[in-house]
Amino acid sequence: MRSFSIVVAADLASGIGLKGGLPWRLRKDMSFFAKITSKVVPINVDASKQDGIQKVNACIMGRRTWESIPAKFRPLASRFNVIVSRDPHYFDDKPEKTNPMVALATSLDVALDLVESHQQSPKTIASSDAIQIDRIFLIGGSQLYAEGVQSKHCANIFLTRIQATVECDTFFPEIKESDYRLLPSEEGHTFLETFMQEPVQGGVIEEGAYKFEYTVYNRV
Ligand code: FOL
Repeated sequence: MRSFSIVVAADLASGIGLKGGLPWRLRKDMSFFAKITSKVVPINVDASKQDGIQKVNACIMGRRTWESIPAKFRPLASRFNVIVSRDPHYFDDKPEKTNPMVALATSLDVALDLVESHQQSPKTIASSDAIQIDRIFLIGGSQLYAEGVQSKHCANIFLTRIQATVECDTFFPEIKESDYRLLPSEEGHTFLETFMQEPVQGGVIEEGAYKFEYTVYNRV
């Protein structure tokens, strides 16, 4: 089984959500989220398109997180979207039912199995087109994060730490020191730039009333 990464923004109390949405609006962090989840970093040369097979990353998310994404940004562009819901009929009356870049899974394990099958062998999205999954990201929410952090296959947590305590009603689970190591600021920044193969803003970032930093936890 291949590994996945968690991407999340949390405040100092690990708050991540409020009333079905994000408790803050951080344009820079949102563009970091879009970049890290979208960017395909092939091991070889130009392999984002090798053999006519387009490589894309997968974003696995819970049903409530899916519903929290503004309709105009849904499904997340240039990414394979996997929605986890216990209801196997969730998409039945929705347009996503027939979208080849959207899939439904009844559990996190089923979602991971599905995505891994498209890593091993490409998925046909149109008669003459195929995609292959590169990286796998778990993008929330609290229920799936709680399950995800427990998994041996979660290799990294990319946590945007907001230097404030904001009103929240959903939270990121405890990150145990015995399971993950918080990389020191400088080391985390180097890891991120290597992971993304491009410059990333380091240190404390200011946006409006907020200060935040991109942090990295790696599984021990
Ligand atoms: N991780 C981080 N670092 N920040 C977040 O805000 C975040 N949010 C989620 C999961 N991980 C995160 C879940 N919530 C969109 C909206 C909500 C959301 C995730 C994504 C969204 O609309 N994304 C668009 C970007 C739109 C824009 O540029 O404003 C996308 O294309 O990714």
